[in-house]
Amino acid sequence: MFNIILFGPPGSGKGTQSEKLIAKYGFKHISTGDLLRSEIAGKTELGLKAKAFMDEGKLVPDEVVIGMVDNVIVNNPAVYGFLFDGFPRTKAQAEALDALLRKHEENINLMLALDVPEEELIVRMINRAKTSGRTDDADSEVQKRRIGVYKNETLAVASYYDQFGKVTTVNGLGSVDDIFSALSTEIDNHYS
Ligand code: B4P
Repeated sequence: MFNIILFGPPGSGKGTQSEKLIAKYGFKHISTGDLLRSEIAGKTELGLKAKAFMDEGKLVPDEVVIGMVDNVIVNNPAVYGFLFDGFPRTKAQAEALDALLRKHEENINLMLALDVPEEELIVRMINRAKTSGRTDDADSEVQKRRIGVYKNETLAVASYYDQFGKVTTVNGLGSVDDIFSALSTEIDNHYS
């Protein structure tokens, strides 16, 4: 398997690029944001718990998210590879993911980190709010909190994988197609 993490701040385009990478390479997509939103839509107990955190721009507790990811890995033993989108978001999640993959004699091959300036992230979230219906996009205080959470809790994930030499940074500013092309080049360089 070839397993990738698509990393970046909120609104950096992880979901947008994941869709295209999956169509091209056939990864199994694991977006914790999408999984949580589908739990919320289904009004499950997990979803109700997660909603309170997400609406405030906070991270959902690690154990909830890790359990969800474990389910998807266990139920997809024969895929080309996993594309983790928006996960891990804390160092504890990164360590848990490594342990989950080790159980299946797998590991993370590459982390692609999207680099986008903060002002652009805010513009994108404001625009997404017009169509997404996402309550966490609509409020400027929540947007700022999410960027703060990224800096305080999530950036450590990049340092964690960097110690193993697994991180490649890609410019996330520009057209969706140009960024996709840069990401594809990195995947092709690492998987040959
Ligand atoms: P996510 O669902 O992961 O979403 P995101 O980080 O906000 O956005 P993404 O980077 O995917 O951006 P997108 O492609 O949509 O997280 C939501 C919440 O879920 C978190 O705040 C947290 O509460 C919770 N959560 C999720 N995972 C968790 C975890 N592991 N642990 C704990 N909590 C977790 O792009 C944004 C916008 O930009 C779109 O409108 C898009 O059209 C536009 N765009 C994309 N590329 C562009 C480009 N090149 N130019 C201009 N616009 C572009």
